[in-house]
Amino acid sequence: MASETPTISSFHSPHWDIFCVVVDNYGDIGVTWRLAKQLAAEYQIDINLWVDDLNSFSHILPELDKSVAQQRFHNVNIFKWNQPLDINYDPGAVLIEAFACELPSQVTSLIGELHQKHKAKESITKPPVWLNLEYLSAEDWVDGCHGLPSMQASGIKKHFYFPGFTAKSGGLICESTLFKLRDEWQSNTNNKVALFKKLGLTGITAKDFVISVFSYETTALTALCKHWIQCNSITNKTSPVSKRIHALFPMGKSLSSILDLLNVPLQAIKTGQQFCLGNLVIHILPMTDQTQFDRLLWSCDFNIVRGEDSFLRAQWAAKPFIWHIYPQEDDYHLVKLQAFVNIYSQKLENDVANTWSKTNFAFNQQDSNVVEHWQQLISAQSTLEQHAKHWPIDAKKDADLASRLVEFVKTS
Ligand code: TRH
Repeated sequence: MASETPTISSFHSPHWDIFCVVVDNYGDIGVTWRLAKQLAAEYQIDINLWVDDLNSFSHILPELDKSVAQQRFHNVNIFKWNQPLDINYDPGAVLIEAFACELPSQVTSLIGELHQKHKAKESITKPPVWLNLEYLSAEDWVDGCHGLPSMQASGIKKHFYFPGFTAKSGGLICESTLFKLRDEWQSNTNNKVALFKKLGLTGITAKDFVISVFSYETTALTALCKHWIQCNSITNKTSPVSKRIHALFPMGKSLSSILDLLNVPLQAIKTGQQFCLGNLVIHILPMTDQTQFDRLLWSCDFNIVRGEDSFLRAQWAAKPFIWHIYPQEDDYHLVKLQAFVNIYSQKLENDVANTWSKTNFAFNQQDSNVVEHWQQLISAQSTLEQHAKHWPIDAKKDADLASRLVEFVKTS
């Protein structure tokens, strides 16, 4: 539920600033862009989103003009963040640094000065509430760390805001109308047929099995594609159903894992191409904006997703999925994967939970047993589908990230 619009009267300007450094890929900008849009749309907050890489951003916001330093979409001001900052920073009510990105020195000095003046009662203007938006994790320690303050050299406190799956965490990004829009979409198959047409996909019939593939490079994907080429049935628990498999690959990293199968160099792959390989049809998709990407996930029978934002959107899609988690040093990502597998599996029957876990670990560990686990997993597709429908309600709990964030700011 969206709560009321925040009133933060003691600040001289009610706008919020979000700073985002694109480390790699699209997740950093993907998460901050979703949040910025939601805060603007549902809380009428004037948002300035500062981004250091408009090129990456333009992949998920095709209307963006990469050569323009200031522009506005979805009621969000998008600023190109150059070093040193060449657009005036005016302190607002809230300052969010995404994923511990280093803020420009002009910004930190300015808010430090504001703090000193306010403390000395030379100014009634408070410095902004300063937050570091962290990465999403289902690990237990998140609850204890969410919201903790850390004193900065300037004397201002910075708070660590941890998204998460529990009531004590910072919550999950989820727009207030998302589930309604998804349900409406999924209740009418014409929607997916129209979307596939719009994306230039041909030859997909209602009986076919459609899988979206947005992963990193992995030999597990190669093994699965080889299996899909040869398999001529998707086995249901009760009966084998003969189905052609369509794998939808948006342009990007997953393609590197199947070049040998396609028998073409990466440079020769173009959006709109189709490769018919035995029982498998591989379709090459353009990247779209986030709304279309969500609809794509809503429209497939199974999604392979990655990183942070597509991982969450696959959950909101209420469809079975595999999560290719962003690799971290010392295999720490496997700890994060296990933490999520534990919570996602709580209400699944033991054997299905076990298979889902094994498939995810095999995919992430490039284990050729992924095919064996996949075969078992797909035989439980209807159970997984039921689970996937209930999961979003359990996961979102009573409040989404934006509403918790707005409350957090009010009490900080
Ligand atoms: O792209 P990702 O792998 O991003 C990241 C970053 O690498 C980051 O550094 C890392 O720390 C983080 O993962 C965990 O995966 P992610 O998070 O799923 O982001 C992809 C975004 O791209 C997401 O917002 C959905 C969007 N997208 C579209 O809007 N249209 C598309 O067609 C596709 C394929 C994706």
